[in-house]
Order: sequence, then C-alpha cells, then structure tokens
Amino acid sequence: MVTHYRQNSTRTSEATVKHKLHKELQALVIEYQELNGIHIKRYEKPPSALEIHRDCISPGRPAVIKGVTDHWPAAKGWTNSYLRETLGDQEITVAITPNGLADAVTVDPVSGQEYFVTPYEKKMPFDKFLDIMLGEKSEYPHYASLQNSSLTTEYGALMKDVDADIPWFSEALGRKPDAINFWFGDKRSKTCLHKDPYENCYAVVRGTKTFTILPPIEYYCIHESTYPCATYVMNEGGKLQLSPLDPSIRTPFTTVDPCAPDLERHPRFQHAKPITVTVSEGEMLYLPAFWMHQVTQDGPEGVIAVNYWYDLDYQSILYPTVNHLRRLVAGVLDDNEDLAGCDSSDEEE
Ligand SMILES: O=C(O)CCC(=O)C(=O)O
Repeated sequence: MVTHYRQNSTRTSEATVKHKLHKELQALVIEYQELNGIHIKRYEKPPSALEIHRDCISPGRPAVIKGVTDHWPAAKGWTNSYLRETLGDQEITVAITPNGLADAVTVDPVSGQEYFVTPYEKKMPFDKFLDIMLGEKSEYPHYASLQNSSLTTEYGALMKDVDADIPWFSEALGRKPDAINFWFGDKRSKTCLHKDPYENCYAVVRGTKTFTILPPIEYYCIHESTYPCATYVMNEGGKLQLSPLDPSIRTPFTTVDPCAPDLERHPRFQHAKPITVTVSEGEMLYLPAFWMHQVTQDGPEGVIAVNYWYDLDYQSILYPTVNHLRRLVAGVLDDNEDLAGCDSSDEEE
C-alpha cells in the first residue's frame, strides 16, 4: 500500500515537472519571438565585415544580400552551353529518389516502418544530367546535391567562375570557408527540415530557392526523434527500392513540414513562427548556424546555387545551448535517451 502510494506520488511529481518544463520552453520561444519578430534584414549591397557581424552574426539573425555575386563570371556566364563545354563528360554524383526527398523520414511501403532514408547516388556524366534538368524525361527526380565541398572537387572546373570565399564574411569571422558546394536541381526536389553546424552563405545563380526557416530556440517545436536508417537502391528492373541499414544505428531527424504542419502529430509546432524567404537569382542568404531550414526550388531550366559553409564558433554559447536544449527536450520531456545523447555538431546535412 505504502509502495503503491509512493509510486503514484513520484509519477505525479514527474508529471508536474514535465508540465513546468513545457511552460518554460514555451516561454523561452515566445520571449525570443517577441524580441526578434519574423523580420529578415535585407542589404541592397554587400555589407562591411563590421556591419554583418553587428547586425547578423553576433545576434544570430539571417539576412538576404544583393550584389554579392554580380562580379562573378558565373553570374552571366553559367549558360547551358558553357556548362556543357566546361564540364562535358565529367562524372558527377546525383541523388535520385522516388519522391524528390533526399535525406528524409519515409515509410517503407513493404514493412510500414519509418526510416531515415538517404538517396540512391548515381555517378553520371554532367551532360546527361544537364539534359534531365532541361526537360529530358526521367522517371525519378535527380538532384546534384553532393556536399563535402563539391565545387572544389567534382565541379572544380567551375571554381574560376566564383570567389574562393565571401571576403567580408571571412573577415568578420576571421576564417575561410570549410566547404564550397554546388547545387543543381529542379522543382521536383525538396530538402526537408534540418539544421547544420555551419554558418551558411547561400548564393543563388539560376532560378529561385525558397527557404522556410526556424531559429535554434524553436527546437522544442519540431518533435525531433531518432529513426533507423535505410538507403534507396536500384533493383534489377530499374526501380528504386528501400534497403534498411544496420538497425543499431539511428539518426536524429524531424518529420514536421513547416509549410503544412500536422498539428495532431506535432502539437508543439503551434508555438513555432516559421519564416519563409525566397532567394532569387543574384541574391545571397546568410543563414546562421543551427537555424532549421526546409528548401524548395523553382526555375524553368533548373536551379543552380553555390554555398559556403563556415565552421561555427564553438566558443560561443550557441553550441552548448543547442546541445542543452536537445537534452532537455529529448531526455527530460520525451524520455528519449538515445536522442538526448546525440551531439549537434554531428548532424545530417
Ligand atoms: O538547397 C538545398 O536544397 C539545401 C541547402 C541546404 O540545406 C544547406 O545549404 O544547408
């Protein structure tokens, strides 16, 4: 009888603590939103190192900046014929998926189980890929979205057409980018909500990219969890199928779509204030480290972008705060020790 009473009262006090924690995390989100709104700074020309540091890097706020890439040979020069001449039969890595979602949580139609699924990666000559971007029929969406500094490796022949860094941004941070990536896709491909441990300078060269973004403080709202992993493979009949990987490895991810949230599945998302920003040809988005982002794209001849990833400042309060929030939300609120133990510097990109 006494034991029973103790168990009940422990459960009651645990529920009270969780309730208080929910309220505190909601208050944190609201206070941040009240102080910052959903405003995005816009610069008509590139700022100085001091301006970008003061206005955006230090407070961790995004910005859209015009005029950063006007002087790049790429700005006018990356025509289809130039790209075909310069890259020609260079082998590139292309992400292929049935639904246009590379790196996303997907239900396996066979088992009904949810997996974090990575794309089928196919090597193909650039000119074959370009034909697909220009409208050649392909059953599956194709996206040239290899990261790991793809512009300096597979697309090295194009490096001469862009700057090796964003000079005023490098000056503001006191370091050069860790990676420069080349992205080429079409509206069939979308990048699901995720975050990266990088300061991101994302320049659109062709078409438009629409980012739906959330500040790191809104982590509470996204219902992150961990999922077993799988990858797409091409079967003998030329069809993509899902192939589960080592079940002991799980990846942290969220299934929330910030543009069409399912509030029954993700009730905490009601507290989020997603910001949608379209970045057009010739503009650059500065997306601070750990901002969550979902990305769609549109353009009649595909969408091309170049981004510079700068390592974040690990001495600032941001990195331990992001880890702390995850431990609090996943470990204490959701009893998900597996997720609470993950390190935020080791995210899926
Ligand atoms: O352009 C995209 O599809 C995704 C970009 C992205 O996730 C990033 O730059 O971190």
